[in-house]
Amino acid sequence: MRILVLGGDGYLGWPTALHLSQCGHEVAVADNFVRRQYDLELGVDSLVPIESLHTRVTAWQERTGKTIEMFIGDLTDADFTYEMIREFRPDAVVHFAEQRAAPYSMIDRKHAVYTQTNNVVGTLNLLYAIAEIDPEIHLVKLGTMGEYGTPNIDIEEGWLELEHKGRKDRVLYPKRPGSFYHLSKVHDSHNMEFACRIWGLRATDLNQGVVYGQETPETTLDDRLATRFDYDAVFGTVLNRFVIQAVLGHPLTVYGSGTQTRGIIDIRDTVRCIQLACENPAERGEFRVFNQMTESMSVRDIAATVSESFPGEVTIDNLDNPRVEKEEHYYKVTHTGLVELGLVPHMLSDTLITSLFDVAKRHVDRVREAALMPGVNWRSPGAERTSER
Ligand code: NAD
Ligand code: USQ
Repeated sequence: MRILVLGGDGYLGWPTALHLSQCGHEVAVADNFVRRQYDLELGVDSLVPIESLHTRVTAWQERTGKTIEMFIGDLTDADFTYEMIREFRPDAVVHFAEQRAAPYSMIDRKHAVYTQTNNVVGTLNLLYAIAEIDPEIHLVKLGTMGEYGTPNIDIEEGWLELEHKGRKDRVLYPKRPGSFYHLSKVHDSHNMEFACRIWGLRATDLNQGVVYGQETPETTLDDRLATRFDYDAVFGTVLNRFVIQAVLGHPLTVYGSGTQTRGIIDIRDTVRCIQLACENPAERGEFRVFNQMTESMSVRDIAATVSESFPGEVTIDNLDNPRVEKEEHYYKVTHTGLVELGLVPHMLSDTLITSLFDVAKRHVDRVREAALMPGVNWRSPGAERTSER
Protein backbone atom coordinates (compact mmCIF):
# COMPACT_ATOMS: atom_id res chain seq x y z
CA MET A 1 0.00 0.00 0.00
CA ARG A 2 1.00 3.64 -0.38
CA ILE A 3 0.81 5.17 3.10
CA LEU A 4 1.33 8.83 3.98
CA VAL A 5 2.28 9.45 7.64
CA LEU A 6 1.43 12.98 8.77
CA GLY A 7 3.48 14.10 11.79
CA GLY A 8 6.18 11.66 10.65
CA ASP A 9 8.96 13.52 12.51
CA GLY A 10 7.24 13.04 15.91
CA TYR A 11 7.54 10.60 18.83
CA LEU A 12 5.07 8.11 17.31
CA GLY A 13 4.97 9.15 13.65
CA TRP A 14 8.63 8.36 13.00
CA PRO A 15 8.65 4.78 14.42
CA THR A 16 5.32 4.14 12.66
CA ALA A 17 6.75 5.25 9.31
CA LEU A 18 9.73 2.91 9.80
CA HIS A 19 7.49 0.00 10.79
CA LEU A 20 5.20 0.46 7.77
CA SER A 21 8.22 0.74 5.47
CA GLN A 22 9.74 -2.42 7.00
CA CYS A 23 6.42 -4.23 6.36
CA GLY A 24 6.87 -3.49 2.64
CA HIS A 25 4.57 -0.49 2.24
CA GLU A 26 5.49 2.54 0.12
CA VAL A 27 5.78 5.26 2.78
CA ALA A 28 6.00 9.07 2.78
CA VAL A 29 6.17 11.34 5.83
CA ALA A 30 5.00 14.93 6.27
CA ASP A 31 5.83 17.40 9.04
CA ASN A 32 6.24 21.14 9.66
CA PHE A 33 8.74 20.58 12.54
CA VAL A 34 6.61 22.57 14.99
CA ARG A 35 7.28 19.96 17.69
CA ARG A 36 10.96 20.92 17.60
CA GLN A 37 9.84 24.56 17.87
CA TYR A 38 7.85 23.86 21.11
CA ASP A 39 11.11 22.56 22.62
CA LEU A 40 12.79 25.87 21.83
CA GLU A 41 9.84 27.76 23.28
CA LEU A 42 9.83 25.72 26.52
CA GLY A 43 13.64 25.46 26.84
CA VAL A 44 13.67 21.66 26.82
CA ASP A 45 14.80 18.89 24.50
CA SER A 46 14.18 15.20 23.91
CA LEU A 47 16.14 13.14 26.46
CA VAL A 48 17.42 10.95 23.63
CA PRO A 49 19.16 13.04 20.95
CA ILE A 50 17.31 12.93 17.63
CA GLU A 51 18.60 13.59 14.14
CA SER A 52 17.01 15.87 11.55
CA LEU A 53 14.32 14.24 9.41
CA HIS A 54 16.67 14.35 6.39
CA THR A 55 19.39 12.44 8.28
CA ARG A 56 16.85 9.92 9.60
CA VAL A 57 15.53 9.15 6.13
CA THR A 58 19.09 8.79 4.75
CA ALA A 59 20.05 6.47 7.65
CA TRP A 60 16.99 4.30 6.95
CA GLN A 61 17.96 3.99 3.30
CA GLU A 62 21.57 3.12 4.21
CA ARG A 63 20.42 0.43 6.66
CA THR A 64 17.58 -1.16 4.68
CA GLY A 65 17.73 0.08 1.10
CA LYS A 66 14.17 1.37 1.52
CA THR A 67 13.20 4.94 0.69
CA ILE A 68 10.83 7.27 2.53
CA GLU A 69 9.63 10.37 0.70
CA MET A 70 9.35 13.67 2.63
CA PHE A 71 6.82 16.49 2.44
CA ILE A 72 7.75 19.54 4.49
CA GLY A 73 4.79 21.80 5.25
CA ASP A 74 1.85 22.68 7.44
CA LEU A 75 -1.53 20.93 7.26
CA THR A 76 -3.31 24.18 8.09
CA ASP A 77 -2.00 25.41 4.70
CA ALA A 78 -4.68 23.93 2.41
CA ASP A 79 -2.57 24.36 -0.76
CA PHE A 80 0.24 22.31 0.79
CA THR A 81 -2.19 19.60 1.95
CA TYR A 82 -3.96 19.30 -1.40
CA GLU A 83 -0.67 19.28 -3.33
CA MET A 84 0.77 16.53 -1.14
CA ILE A 85 -2.29 14.29 -1.51
CA ARG A 86 -2.33 14.87 -5.29
CA GLU A 87 1.36 14.10 -5.65
CA PHE A 88 1.65 11.03 -3.41
CA ARG A 89 -1.86 9.59 -4.06
CA PRO A 90 -1.92 7.42 -0.91
CA ASP A 91 -4.19 4.45 -0.24
CA ALA A 92 -4.15 5.43 3.45
CA VAL A 93 -3.25 8.60 5.35
CA VAL A 94 -2.15 8.16 8.97
CA HIS A 95 -2.71 11.45 10.77
CA PHE A 96 -0.53 12.12 13.85
CA ALA A 97 0.16 15.79 13.02
CA GLU A 98 -1.39 17.70 15.89
CA GLN A 99 -0.35 19.61 19.02
CA ARG A 100 -0.71 16.78 21.51
CA ALA A 101 0.11 18.00 25.03
CA ALA A 102 -2.78 18.73 27.41
CA PRO A 103 -0.68 21.07 29.63
CA TYR A 104 0.54 23.03 26.57
CA SER A 105 -3.08 23.67 25.57
CA MET A 106 -3.87 24.89 29.09
CA ILE A 107 -1.01 27.45 29.41
CA ASP A 108 -3.16 30.40 28.38
CA ARG A 109 -5.62 31.67 25.75
CA LYS A 110 -2.97 31.84 23.05
CA HIS A 111 -1.91 28.21 23.48
CA ALA A 112 -5.53 26.98 23.67
CA VAL A 113 -6.45 28.84 20.47
CA TYR A 114 -3.31 27.63 18.73
CA THR A 115 -3.98 24.00 19.73
CA GLN A 116 -7.57 23.99 18.54
CA THR A 117 -6.83 25.92 15.33
CA ASN A 118 -3.87 23.74 14.42
CA ASN A 119 -5.66 20.48 15.14
CA VAL A 120 -9.17 21.20 13.89
CA VAL A 121 -8.21 23.20 10.78
CA GLY A 122 -5.47 20.74 9.79
CA THR A 123 -7.90 17.83 9.97
CA LEU A 124 -10.62 19.75 8.15
CA ASN A 125 -8.22 20.61 5.30
CA LEU A 126 -7.30 16.96 5.09
CA LEU A 127 -10.94 15.81 4.98
CA TYR A 128 -11.66 18.24 2.12
CA ALA A 129 -8.50 17.20 0.24
CA ILE A 130 -9.45 13.51 0.48
CA ALA A 131 -13.09 14.18 -0.49
CA GLU A 132 -12.12 16.27 -3.53
CA ILE A 133 -9.09 14.34 -4.77
CA ASP A 134 -9.91 10.70 -3.98
CA PRO A 135 -12.64 9.65 -1.52
CA GLU A 136 -11.34 6.07 -1.64
CA ILE A 137 -8.39 7.13 0.57
CA HIS A 138 -8.69 5.65 4.07
CA LEU A 139 -8.04 8.19 6.83
CA VAL A 140 -6.48 6.67 9.95
CA LYS A 141 -6.59 9.38 12.59
CA LEU A 142 -5.08 9.48 16.05
CA GLY A 143 -7.68 10.37 18.63
CA THR A 144 -7.34 9.86 22.35
CA MET A 145 -8.92 7.92 25.21
CA GLY A 146 -9.17 11.24 27.02
CA GLU A 147 -12.01 12.23 24.66
CA TYR A 148 -14.33 10.12 26.81
CA GLY A 149 -13.14 11.42 30.18
CA THR A 150 -14.11 9.20 33.10
CA PRO A 151 -17.85 8.45 32.76
CA ASN A 152 -19.69 6.39 35.36
CA ILE A 153 -20.61 3.74 32.76
CA ASP A 154 -18.49 1.41 30.58
CA ILE A 155 -16.62 3.14 27.73
CA GLU A 156 -17.52 1.59 24.36
CA GLU A 157 -15.59 1.86 21.07
CA GLY A 158 -16.81 5.23 19.87
CA TRP A 159 -20.51 4.45 19.62
CA LEU A 160 -23.26 3.82 22.17
CA GLU A 161 -26.52 1.87 21.72
CA LEU A 162 -29.09 4.02 23.48
CA GLU A 163 -32.65 3.38 24.58
CA HIS A 164 -34.66 6.50 25.46
CA LYS A 165 -38.39 6.61 26.20
CA GLY A 166 -38.91 3.29 24.49
CA ARG A 167 -36.95 4.10 21.29
CA LYS A 168 -33.46 2.94 20.32
CA ASP A 169 -30.60 4.60 18.44
CA ARG A 170 -26.85 4.26 17.91
CA VAL A 171 -25.11 7.53 18.80
CA LEU A 172 -21.55 8.80 19.12
CA TYR A 173 -20.41 8.02 22.65
CA PRO A 174 -20.88 11.13 24.88
CA LYS A 175 -17.60 12.93 25.52
CA ARG A 176 -16.38 14.84 28.58
CA PRO A 177 -12.68 15.55 28.02
CA GLY A 178 -10.27 17.17 30.48
CA SER A 179 -8.32 19.80 28.51
CA PHE A 180 -8.58 22.08 25.46
CA TYR A 181 -6.22 19.65 23.73
CA HIS A 182 -8.46 16.63 24.43
CA LEU A 183 -11.43 18.76 23.30
CA SER A 184 -9.72 19.41 19.94
CA LYS A 185 -9.79 15.64 19.35
CA VAL A 186 -13.52 15.54 20.13
CA HIS A 187 -14.09 18.28 17.54
CA ASP A 188 -12.02 16.28 15.02
CA SER A 189 -14.06 13.12 15.71
CA HIS A 190 -17.30 14.96 15.03
CA ASN A 191 -15.94 16.47 11.80
CA MET A 192 -14.75 13.07 10.62
CA GLU A 193 -18.05 11.33 11.42
CA PHE A 194 -19.84 14.08 9.49
CA ALA A 195 -17.54 13.69 6.46
CA CYS A 196 -18.10 9.91 6.44
CA ARG A 197 -21.88 10.35 6.72
CA ILE A 198 -22.21 13.17 4.17
CA TRP A 199 -19.48 12.44 1.59
CA GLY A 200 -19.08 8.69 2.10
CA LEU A 201 -15.44 8.93 3.22
CA ARG A 202 -13.84 6.01 5.06
CA ALA A 203 -12.16 6.77 8.39
CA THR A 204 -10.77 5.04 11.46
CA ASP A 205 -10.48 7.06 14.66
CA LEU A 206 -7.96 5.49 17.03
CA ASN A 207 -8.68 6.59 20.59
CA GLN A 208 -5.26 5.88 21.97
CA GLY A 209 -4.26 5.69 25.63
CA VAL A 210 -1.08 7.12 27.16
CA VAL A 211 1.93 5.71 25.29
CA TYR A 212 5.08 4.47 27.04
CA GLY A 213 8.43 3.23 25.77
CA GLN A 214 10.98 4.61 23.35
CA GLU A 215 12.35 1.77 21.26
CA THR A 216 10.94 -0.37 18.44
CA PRO A 217 12.78 -3.06 16.45
CA GLU A 218 13.28 -0.53 13.63
CA THR A 219 14.48 2.48 15.67
CA THR A 220 17.19 0.41 17.35
CA LEU A 221 18.82 -0.56 14.05
CA ASP A 222 20.91 2.63 14.16
CA ASP A 223 21.33 5.48 16.72
CA ARG A 224 20.33 7.92 13.98
CA LEU A 225 16.88 6.26 13.81
CA ALA A 226 16.01 6.97 17.48
CA THR A 227 12.71 8.62 18.26
CA ARG A 228 12.23 11.37 20.82
CA PHE A 229 11.75 10.75 24.58
CA ASP A 230 10.13 13.59 26.52
CA TYR A 231 10.51 14.03 30.27
CA ASP A 232 9.34 17.60 30.94
CA ALA A 233 6.05 18.36 32.71
CA VAL A 234 4.43 19.70 29.53
CA PHE A 235 5.19 17.01 26.92
CA GLY A 236 6.47 14.06 28.99
CA THR A 237 3.83 11.37 29.55
CA VAL A 238 3.39 9.82 32.95
CA LEU A 239 5.22 6.48 32.77
CA ASN A 240 8.11 7.85 30.72
CA ARG A 241 8.48 10.69 33.24
CA PHE A 242 8.48 8.32 36.22
CA VAL A 243 11.24 6.22 34.64
CA ILE A 244 13.47 9.26 34.16
CA GLN A 245 12.67 10.59 37.64
CA ALA A 246 13.64 7.22 39.16
CA VAL A 247 16.98 7.28 37.33
CA LEU A 248 17.64 10.86 38.47
CA GLY A 249 16.79 10.05 42.10
CA HIS A 250 13.98 12.62 41.86
CA PRO A 251 10.72 11.75 43.67
CA LEU A 252 8.04 10.41 41.31
CA THR A 253 5.56 13.25 40.74
CA VAL A 254 2.18 11.63 41.36
CA TYR A 255 -0.54 14.25 40.93
CA GLY A 256 -3.07 14.16 43.78
CA SER A 257 -3.89 10.75 45.26
CA GLY A 258 -2.83 8.98 42.04
CA THR A 259 -6.04 6.95 42.06
CA GLN A 260 -7.02 8.37 38.64
CA THR A 261 -6.91 5.55 36.08
CA ARG A 262 -5.85 5.71 32.44
CA GLY A 263 -5.58 3.37 29.47
CA ILE A 264 -1.94 2.76 28.51
CA ILE A 265 -0.12 1.21 25.53
CA ASP A 266 3.43 0.18 24.63
CA ILE A 267 4.95 2.10 21.68
CA ARG A 268 5.58 -1.26 19.92
CA ASP A 269 1.83 -1.89 20.01
CA THR A 270 1.09 1.61 18.68
CA VAL A 271 2.99 0.95 15.45
CA ARG A 272 1.38 -2.49 15.06
CA CYS A 273 -2.14 -1.07 15.62
CA ILE A 274 -1.59 1.50 12.87
CA GLN A 275 -0.43 -1.25 10.51
CA LEU A 276 -3.54 -3.32 11.31
CA ALA A 277 -5.86 -0.35 10.80
CA CYS A 278 -4.26 0.50 7.42
CA GLU A 279 -4.27 -3.08 6.13
CA ASN A 280 -7.94 -3.58 7.15
CA PRO A 281 -9.61 -0.37 5.95
CA ALA A 282 -12.99 0.96 7.05
CA GLU A 283 -15.82 0.67 4.51
CA ARG A 284 -16.86 3.65 2.38
CA GLY A 285 -19.12 5.83 4.55
CA GLU A 286 -17.96 4.13 7.75
CA PHE A 287 -16.69 6.08 10.74
CA ARG A 288 -14.94 3.29 12.64
CA VAL A 289 -13.57 3.77 16.14
CA PHE A 290 -11.11 1.60 18.05
CA ASN A 291 -9.93 2.14 21.60
CA GLN A 292 -6.17 1.79 21.14
CA MET A 293 -5.02 0.79 24.63
CA THR A 294 -4.01 -2.54 26.08
CA GLU A 295 -4.49 -2.20 29.85
CA SER A 296 -5.81 0.22 32.47
CA MET A 297 -3.73 1.36 35.41
CA SER A 298 -4.00 4.01 38.10
CA VAL A 299 -1.20 6.57 38.28
CA ARG A 300 -0.41 5.24 41.76
CA ASP A 301 0.04 1.71 40.38
CA ILE A 302 2.21 3.02 37.53
CA ALA A 303 4.44 4.72 40.14
CA ALA A 304 4.55 1.52 42.23
CA THR A 305 5.48 -0.58 39.16
CA VAL A 306 8.33 1.78 38.24
CA SER A 307 9.52 1.92 41.84
CA GLU A 308 9.48 -1.88 42.28
CA SER A 309 11.39 -2.49 39.04
CA PHE A 310 14.11 0.10 39.72
CA PRO A 311 17.30 -1.33 41.21
CA GLY A 312 17.69 1.47 43.76
CA GLU A 313 15.74 3.66 46.11
CA VAL A 314 12.68 5.51 44.76
CA THR A 315 10.48 7.97 46.64
CA ILE A 316 6.98 9.00 45.62
CA ASP A 317 5.69 12.53 46.09
CA ASN A 318 1.93 13.21 46.01
CA LEU A 319 1.82 16.75 44.64
CA ASP A 320 -1.27 18.96 44.72
CA ASN A 321 -2.94 18.01 41.44
CA PRO A 322 -2.30 20.84 38.94
CA ARG A 323 -5.12 19.43 36.74
CA VAL A 324 -8.85 19.35 37.27
CA GLU A 325 -9.67 15.65 36.95
CA LYS A 326 -11.60 13.06 38.95
CA GLU A 327 -9.31 11.01 41.16
CA GLU A 328 -11.95 8.55 42.40
CA HIS A 329 -13.93 7.18 39.47
CA TYR A 330 -15.26 4.12 37.63
CA TYR A 331 -13.16 3.01 34.62
CA LYS A 332 -13.98 0.07 32.38
CA VAL A 333 -13.12 0.20 28.69
CA THR A 334 -14.04 -2.03 25.76
CA HIS A 335 -10.96 -2.49 23.55
CA THR A 336 -11.51 -5.58 21.46
CA GLY A 337 -11.54 -4.16 17.91
CA LEU A 338 -7.78 -4.16 17.33
CA VAL A 339 -7.32 -7.52 19.06
CA GLU A 340 -9.91 -8.95 16.64
CA LEU A 341 -7.77 -7.62 13.77
CA GLY A 342 -4.72 -9.46 15.17
CA LEU A 343 -3.06 -7.33 17.85
CA VAL A 344 -1.16 -9.38 20.43
CA PRO A 345 -0.49 -6.81 23.13
CA HIS A 346 2.74 -6.29 25.05
CA MET A 347 1.71 -5.85 28.67
CA LEU A 348 3.71 -3.56 30.94
CA SER A 349 6.51 -5.88 31.90
CA ASP A 350 9.67 -5.49 33.92
CA THR A 351 11.67 -6.22 30.76
CA LEU A 352 10.42 -3.07 29.07
CA ILE A 353 10.84 -0.89 32.13
CA THR A 354 14.37 -2.20 32.65
CA SER A 355 15.31 -1.35 29.07
CA LEU A 356 13.77 2.10 29.55
CA PHE A 357 15.93 2.64 32.65
CA ASP A 358 18.96 1.91 30.45
CA VAL A 359 17.84 4.44 27.83
CA ALA A 360 17.32 7.07 30.55
CA LYS A 361 20.68 6.32 32.23
CA ARG A 362 22.54 6.75 28.96
CA HIS A 363 21.29 10.32 28.53
CA VAL A 364 20.65 11.45 32.10
CA ASP A 365 23.11 14.36 31.78
CA ARG A 366 20.78 16.00 29.22
CA VAL A 367 17.96 16.52 31.76
CA ARG A 368 17.05 20.07 32.79
CA GLU A 369 15.75 19.38 36.29
CA ALA A 370 13.75 22.62 36.43
CA ALA A 371 11.53 21.23 33.65
CA LEU A 372 10.39 18.27 35.77
CA MET A 373 7.93 20.03 38.08
CA PRO A 374 4.49 20.98 36.71
CA GLY A 375 4.07 24.71 36.05
CA VAL A 376 0.73 24.80 34.26
CA ASN A 377 -2.34 24.91 36.52
CA TRP A 378 -5.78 24.11 35.08
CA ARG A 379 -7.47 26.40 37.63
CA SER A 380 -5.70 29.61 36.66
CA PRO A 381 -6.37 30.69 33.08
CA GLY A 382 -3.54 32.82 31.82
CA ALA A 383 -1.24 32.31 34.81
CA GLU A 384 1.64 31.42 32.50
CA ARG A 385 0.93 34.02 29.83
CA THR A 386 3.86 34.87 27.66
CA SER A 387 4.80 38.47 26.99
CA GLU A 388 4.08 38.32 23.24
CA ARG A 389 0.38 37.43 23.63
P1 NAD B 1 4.52 14.62 18.56
O1 NAD B 1 4.25 16.02 18.95
O2 NAD B 1 5.82 14.02 18.93
O3 NAD B 1 4.31 14.46 16.97
C1 NAD B 1 3.40 15.19 16.22
C2 NAD B 1 4.11 15.67 14.98
O4 NAD B 1 3.19 16.42 14.17
C3 NAD B 1 5.28 16.61 15.29
O5 NAD B 1 6.44 16.17 14.63
C4 NAD B 1 4.81 17.98 14.77
O6 NAD B 1 5.89 18.76 14.29
C5 NAD B 1 3.81 17.59 13.70
N1 NAD B 1 2.76 18.60 13.46
C6 NAD B 1 1.96 19.20 14.38
N2 NAD B 1 1.13 20.07 13.80
C7 NAD B 1 1.39 20.02 12.46
C8 NAD B 1 0.86 20.69 11.33
N3 NAD B 1 -0.11 21.61 11.45
N4 NAD B 1 1.35 20.40 10.10
C9 NAD B 1 2.35 19.47 9.96
N5 NAD B 1 2.90 18.81 11.01
C10 NAD B 1 2.42 19.09 12.24
O7 NAD B 1 3.29 13.74 19.15
P2 NAD B 1 3.17 12.16 19.34
O8 NAD B 1 3.37 11.86 20.77
O9 NAD B 1 3.95 11.47 18.31
O10 NAD B 1 1.62 11.97 19.06
C11 NAD B 1 1.16 11.79 17.73
C12 NAD B 1 -0.36 11.73 17.72
O11 NAD B 1 -0.82 10.68 18.57
C13 NAD B 1 -1.01 13.02 18.22
O12 NAD B 1 -2.12 13.31 17.41
C14 NAD B 1 -1.46 12.67 19.62
O13 NAD B 1 -2.59 13.39 19.98
C15 NAD B 1 -1.76 11.18 19.51
N6 NAD B 1 -1.57 10.48 20.79
C16 NAD B 1 -0.37 10.49 21.42
C17 NAD B 1 -0.22 9.82 22.64
C18 NAD B 1 1.07 9.82 23.40
O14 NAD B 1 1.09 9.30 24.54
N7 NAD B 1 2.17 10.34 22.86
C19 NAD B 1 -1.32 9.12 23.18
C20 NAD B 1 -2.54 9.15 22.50
C21 NAD B 1 -2.66 9.83 21.30
N1 USQ C 1 0.29 12.52 35.86
C1 USQ C 1 0.88 12.44 37.10
N2 USQ C 1 2.17 12.85 37.22
C2 USQ C 1 2.90 13.30 36.16
C3 USQ C 1 2.30 13.36 34.89
C4 USQ C 1 0.99 12.98 34.78
O1 USQ C 1 0.26 12.04 38.09
O2 USQ C 1 4.08 13.64 36.35
C5 USQ C 1 -1.10 12.08 35.69
C6 USQ C 1 -2.04 13.13 35.11
O3 USQ C 1 -2.60 13.92 36.14
C7 USQ C 1 -3.07 12.26 34.39
C8 USQ C 1 -2.27 11.04 33.96
O4 USQ C 1 -1.08 11.02 34.75
O5 USQ C 1 -4.05 11.83 35.29
C9 USQ C 1 -1.88 11.03 32.50
O6 USQ C 1 -1.16 12.21 32.21
P1 USQ C 1 -0.16 12.28 30.94
O7 USQ C 1 0.50 13.61 30.96
O8 USQ C 1 0.70 11.08 30.89
O9 USQ C 1 -1.20 12.11 29.75
P2 USQ C 1 -2.24 13.11 29.10
O10 USQ C 1 -2.10 14.49 29.56
O11 USQ C 1 -3.58 12.49 29.22
O12 USQ C 1 -1.78 13.09 27.58
C10 USQ C 1 -1.06 12.02 26.98
C11 USQ C 1 -0.53 12.51 25.65
C12 USQ C 1 -1.73 12.86 24.75
C13 USQ C 1 -2.67 11.68 24.66
C14 USQ C 1 -3.10 11.18 26.03
C15 USQ C 1 -3.85 9.87 25.97
O13 USQ C 1 0.30 13.63 25.83
O14 USQ C 1 -1.25 13.21 23.46
O15 USQ C 1 -3.81 12.05 23.93
O16 USQ C 1 -1.91 10.90 26.81
S1 USQ C 1 -5.17 9.81 27.12
O17 USQ C 1 -4.65 10.12 28.45
O18 USQ C 1 -5.72 8.49 27.06
O19 USQ C 1 -6.14 10.82 26.71
